[in-house]
Amino acid sequence: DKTSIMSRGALVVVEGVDRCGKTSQTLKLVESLNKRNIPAERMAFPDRTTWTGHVISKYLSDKDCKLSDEAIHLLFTANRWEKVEKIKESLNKGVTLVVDRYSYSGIAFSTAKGMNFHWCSQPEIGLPKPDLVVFLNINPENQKNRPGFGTERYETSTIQKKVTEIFHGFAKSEDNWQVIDANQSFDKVHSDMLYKIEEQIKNIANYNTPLQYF
Ligand code: Z5A
Repeated sequence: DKTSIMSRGALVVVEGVDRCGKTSQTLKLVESLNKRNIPAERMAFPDRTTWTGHVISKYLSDKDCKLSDEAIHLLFTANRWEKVEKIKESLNKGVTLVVDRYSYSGIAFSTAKGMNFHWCSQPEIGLPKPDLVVFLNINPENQKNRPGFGTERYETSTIQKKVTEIFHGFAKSEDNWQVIDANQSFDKVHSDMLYKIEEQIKNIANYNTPLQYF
């Protein structure tokens, strides 16, 4: 009986700097997983459609939107807390979530501005912890040549460079992080990511791994 052996979905997060391929890859991953009869959905942070998301979107796109660093940091976190029930519900139904950015972006972008790492990490405590974080590692030359360099607040090379360093720190210290070379072709990056995700889904099923929390 399939339902009695159905395991929970995996919580997979994709992290990386601007234009490393997060949006395009997360869309394609959900499509490929569904084609393999693995139920999967995409989620993205910030979710600009919610009430906190409206303020975040305004802050990112309008330099005149004055919010203290602490206030905007907590709004980004609140934007994730708004989704906790939906995350748990989907995973319990056996749906794998492929999430474009999560807590690590929240901590990395704020500490890149000079905020305290420990302070920035505290409001994430209690959120579901990803089973797997795929870090799309792109070199600065390739990043510059990709289309879509925007004018939003954090789209400056100084911030992007600091964020990259902080992501490398996570990749070294966190056991759920896997680094993928994002300089490769779109299809090669896709198949590398898919391999890691399928491996993770199998592990959860084989060992009945419970969801963890920060
Ligand atoms: N932020 C924060 O401060 N705190 C938080 O808690 C969170 C976020 C969650 C908005 O994020 C800002 O919010 C962000 C961090 C901050 N600031 N910055 N930077 P966002 O996720 O909404 O926006 P974004 O990071 O700027 O995403 P993006 O520009 O959409 O980039 P992407 O999703 O990584 O890239 P893409 O759109 O998939 O790909 C870019 C282009 O490259 C596109 O034309 C692709 O077709 C092409 N591409 C993709 N892969 C390849 C390969 N392999 N080869 C060649 N070309 C490729």
